[in-house]
Amino acid sequence: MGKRWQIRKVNEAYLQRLVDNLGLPPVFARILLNRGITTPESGRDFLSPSLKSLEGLERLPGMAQALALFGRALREDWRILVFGDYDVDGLTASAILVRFLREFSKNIEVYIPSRFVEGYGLTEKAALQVLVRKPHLVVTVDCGIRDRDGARVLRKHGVRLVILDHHLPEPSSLPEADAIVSTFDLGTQKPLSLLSGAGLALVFVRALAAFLGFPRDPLEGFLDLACLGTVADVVPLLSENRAIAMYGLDLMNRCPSVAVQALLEAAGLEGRGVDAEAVSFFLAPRINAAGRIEHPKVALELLLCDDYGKALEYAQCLNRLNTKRQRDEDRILEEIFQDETKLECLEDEVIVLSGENWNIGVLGIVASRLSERFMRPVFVCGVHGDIAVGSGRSVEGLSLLEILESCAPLFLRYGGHEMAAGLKIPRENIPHFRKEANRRFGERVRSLRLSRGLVVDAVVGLADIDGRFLELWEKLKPFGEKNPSPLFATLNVMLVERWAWGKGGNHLRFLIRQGKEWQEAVVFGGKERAGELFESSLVDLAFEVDVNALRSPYLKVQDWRIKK
Ligand SMILES: [Mn+2]
Repeated sequence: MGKRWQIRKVNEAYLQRLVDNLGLPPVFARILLNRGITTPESGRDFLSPSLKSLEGLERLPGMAQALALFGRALREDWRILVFGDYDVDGLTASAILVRFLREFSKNIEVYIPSRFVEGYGLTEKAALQVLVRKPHLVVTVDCGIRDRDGARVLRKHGVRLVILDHHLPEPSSLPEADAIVSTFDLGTQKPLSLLSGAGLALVFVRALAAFLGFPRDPLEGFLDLACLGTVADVVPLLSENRAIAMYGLDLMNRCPSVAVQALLEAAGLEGRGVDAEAVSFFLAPRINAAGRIEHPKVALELLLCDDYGKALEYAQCLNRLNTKRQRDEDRILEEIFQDETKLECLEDEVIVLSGENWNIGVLGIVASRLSERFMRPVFVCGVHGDIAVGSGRSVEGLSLLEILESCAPLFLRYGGHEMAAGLKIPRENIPHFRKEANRRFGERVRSLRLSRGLVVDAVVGLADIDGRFLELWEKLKPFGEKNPSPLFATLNVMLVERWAWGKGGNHLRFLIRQGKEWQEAVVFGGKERAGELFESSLVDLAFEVDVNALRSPYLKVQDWRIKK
């Protein structure tokens, strides 16, 4: 495929220290170093994560005030309203809080805004809807830290407000609230924890349980929900998040909640073990589908449900919505690839696309598909009347906010993170945005793209992939954000046999040999891009390791260099 391969360089002294202290083979010491783990202590924590890493988080800013207010609210039987978000993280965060609070009170309500009506967060519009329910106390989860307008509306009507949010605060303009529980230092914006919204909700209910003298630690019961939010929100799977993901997956496999079980059954995957990949590819998209297509409440109902029959109905409904979501997505992609003016946009360095009546619920997914494929920042806008709503996804090394800020006068609104952002723009400004973004950032995107090689963790021989290797490889899981499945390279491999398999012969499978070692290698989706492998006999391979149902290893090939 011709990408540059870069073997990551590591500090030899650190490498030796990990090898000596942890008794690790150098390949695995390298992998740890590549994930920022440099000391034997942090290496030990990484290889056997402990829920102890959650300790101390109950001292996050705002926690004490929030606990005191909740103590009073429960004592005096206030009506409490949990205000969440329509994505997996926001929904699981809401479910954790609602489930826990209902142990103490019948006066617990929950409100999830619709992407299509109120939009994300505690907007003014949403706050007015909330007021109709006459709560005494509102707690936002996974949103709220930038919602000054909504907060003002609530406070003006005498409603108490607690904000539990893991998004970046703007220190100069915090919303007015009784307590703001944040994963950042509110003065300096310094991150104090990597928690997702659901992770923060988990930490909060634990602290609340202790504060109220509740006899049980609620941790165990909520780890699965927290894990769903953590993995789906693509927060780094390191330190406390690694513990949540690992123990949450363990709980899902040991005694799955009715929600998880129903989702698996509805998807035809019952009996299948759940790993981080299964969460990202099967569970999360179904939970998200509700908010992308209709209203998120079905998904919330599922997460709050304890009756398997009902849960299965909700899950089947989510399945249908997910199919619809896929169709909407495919329709937009088809439109893009069949329209000449849109194809022209795909040649830009900063890709800006728009189309009539595209479902705004799926624009983000379409943008990320295209951004992965073209290795460029992508904005996809759905035009509805005179206004377009857009979603952007970036590539490593360029912040979307930087692009958006530089074109700020063209937008009605914009916001988000480095890698994912949203915008609202008058339709007639879209061509200007396309031009400006390319004029200012085109060159930078191009050089980023051309300099990007494939970063390989370590070079190994096929003979190295033995039982001990696989044991250690298992210990690196769960793989995900900032802890990817390690990428290995192996040199001079003979391709002995080859065949196509899967739907439409889309994947390629090889029997490979290196010296006396034989192994199986697979190129997923290789039909289009890997034809040249059918003609060659000697190659270098860049690959991830995986194991099949019989626990024997195979190579998931990511890239290759043809030798002969
Ligand atoms: Mn979140």
